[in-house]
Amino acid sequence: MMVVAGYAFIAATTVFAGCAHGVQSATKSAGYNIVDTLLEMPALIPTPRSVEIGEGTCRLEAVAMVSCGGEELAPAADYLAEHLGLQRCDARGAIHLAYDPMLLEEEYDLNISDSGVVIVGGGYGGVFNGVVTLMQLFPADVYRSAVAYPVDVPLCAIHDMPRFEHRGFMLDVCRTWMDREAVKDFIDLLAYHKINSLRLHLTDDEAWRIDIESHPELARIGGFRGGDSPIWPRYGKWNERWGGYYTHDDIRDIIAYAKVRNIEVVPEIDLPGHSLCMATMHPEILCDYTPDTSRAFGYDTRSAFCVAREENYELLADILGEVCMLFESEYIHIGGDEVDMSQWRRCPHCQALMRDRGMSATEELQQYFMLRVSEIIAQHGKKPAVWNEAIDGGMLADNTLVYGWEGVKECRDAAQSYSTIVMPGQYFYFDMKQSSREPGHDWAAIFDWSKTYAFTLSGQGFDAVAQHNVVGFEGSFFSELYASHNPESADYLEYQTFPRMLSLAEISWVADDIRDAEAFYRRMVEHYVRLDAMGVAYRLMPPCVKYEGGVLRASVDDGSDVYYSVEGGCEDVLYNEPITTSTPALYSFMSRRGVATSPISAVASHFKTITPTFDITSSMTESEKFSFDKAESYGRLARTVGAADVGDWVMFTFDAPVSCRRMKVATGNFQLPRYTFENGYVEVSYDGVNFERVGDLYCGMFFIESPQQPIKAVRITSTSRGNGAEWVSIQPPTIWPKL
Ligand code: TNX
Repeated sequence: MMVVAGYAFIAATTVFAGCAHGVQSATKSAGYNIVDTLLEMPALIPTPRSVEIGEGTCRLEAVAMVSCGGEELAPAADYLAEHLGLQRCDARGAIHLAYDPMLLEEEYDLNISDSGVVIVGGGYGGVFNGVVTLMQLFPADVYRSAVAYPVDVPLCAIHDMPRFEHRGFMLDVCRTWMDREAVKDFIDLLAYHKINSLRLHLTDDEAWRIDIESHPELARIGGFRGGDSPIWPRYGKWNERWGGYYTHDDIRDIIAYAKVRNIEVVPEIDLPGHSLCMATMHPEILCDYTPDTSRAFGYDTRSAFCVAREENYELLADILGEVCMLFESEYIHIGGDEVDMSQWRRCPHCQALMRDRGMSATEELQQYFMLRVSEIIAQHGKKPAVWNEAIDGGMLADNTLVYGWEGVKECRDAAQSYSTIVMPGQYFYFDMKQSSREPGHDWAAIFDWSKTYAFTLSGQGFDAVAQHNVVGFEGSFFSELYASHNPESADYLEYQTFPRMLSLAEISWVADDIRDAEAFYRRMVEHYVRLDAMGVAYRLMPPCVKYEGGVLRASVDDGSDVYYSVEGGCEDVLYNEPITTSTPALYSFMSRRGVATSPISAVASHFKTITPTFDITSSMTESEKFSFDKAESYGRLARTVGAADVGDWVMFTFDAPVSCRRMKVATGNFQLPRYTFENGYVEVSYDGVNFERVGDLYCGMFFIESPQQPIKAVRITSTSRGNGAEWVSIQPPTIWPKL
């Protein structure tokens, strides 16, 4: 048996489907030959409208060249040549790109015939789409720019165009900082799948990520949190000052990089809520009343711009002026989500504004604010895009683009009156968990690629008007949880977004009535060889595990290798034959392929937990609404009143000492390391009197592994002051019984 330690992997050795067949050579010209072997068509994602397969293949030699008709297409030709490892030429090459004015902007024809490879498109986007398809007809090494020639591509005629003009993805670079190179790497992955819009969520409560040269403090201070920064740490990890921001040069570089790849970069400045970071640097933007900051050690947690303060619009004119100047996109996303309107209700000036303008609902203040901001960007020739709540309580400018996220109904409602991007969380938020025991949020849903794939407008009750107004779909990655999953590597981002991205790419491209999940899964698996070559740490489906007659059997259908571990041992072992055992609960299985991994599967008892009765006591005051008994009943979270100071503690005391194989104790929200003890240590007592220190908190939590004696009590003590919020959440302990 092969033993692989930790997360080291065996190399992927899969061969690109179809290319292993023998081919015979025929006449040779300009670097390619036509041969008469019929190549099976490789899986294409997203599926083209029409594919006609010819008889034979085109053999491309290393001397083949890439040419284009017109300077404007040079970036696409360079991009293709670089991936194929071929030279560019001015004369007509074996692979030629050109415009065809008869086609729509993103429509293309790809012809591989006895006169070579020709891609024509209505516009740059069409030609680029053809380039992406051609790359999928090549061996997967094309994604490593390491194609070995000769290469045989099938003779074919592909005619194709997308269903939607908007096939988007949103990256939250606030909660977790992703630098310019990380963003460009991700842009590559989007481009390989014909996603054509990348929205950068540039500002939020936790960070300000775009340099504003007229107000340099915004990014240069607001881009960093923790340590000596006035921006408090969030999500439990950042003891040091941590973060970053994009300079104007970075932004221009990202835009240019994306543009070559047919991707428009849309900025989001999230207003008027989600502005805590901005308010930390500019408290004058807030409403005019004195908040009670005692619970957060003097930290003001208000996050909304005051609507009535005229100077706020001057500040926003400066900020948005620079944003509009930098970005080439038609729309500027100005936010509008999750505003805490209680701040406006307490503000005398907001209340006076409501009276003066005859407003009856507080939502109308948001309308007013969004219209004022829309006017600012209109002066720069830009149109507003907003989250769906911004349309509550009135009408926005006609040319507003609405991003529907809260649910399908909100998307349908928006699409009655506005151009709408459909992205309800339960299908399109790739920060959600893919199954219950994996990392991720779960507030919208727990879902994998198949749920996104099954999403149709017709099936979700969009009527003809609404369907007409849908301009596209968008996936998203909010990054609260990435911060505690080694954000220096793209692994967590890629695991959450692939293969769900493949479903997004597919349903944004093909009509509602083209759905066959089984067939799509097979094509996805074929596509994995390309993801392997791209180096994407995608998520595999968990292995199927069965225990019958004392024998454990694991299987996969995606070419991955299955590994298992025996609890208590730290090594993963390659599974290559059924395992005979009388203690199945000790085993857990997972699969790997390249850098891709699956979640763990195991027989149910592996996950079983117990709920012995216990008491919570604390040096801190118990919240009335979220009292300690909420956690004591293992039902919900409990809360304290106020954040923790150094020396504050929370203790779990069991009625009877608990014998277990593992116990997790945690402050902070489920899944989300926020409202934690930022730093602290854990002590265990076996007699309820003497305590011994067993370790430090990580992201607010700690796992007590294989305790030698039954545990009577566990105490968590804070070693830091505050957590950027007004309380600490306390979770019930999770206890895994002895087997
Ligand atoms: C909701 S999406 C939010 C975000 C969170 C996200 C986490 C939206 C408009 N608001 O602030 O990051 O949920 O899934």
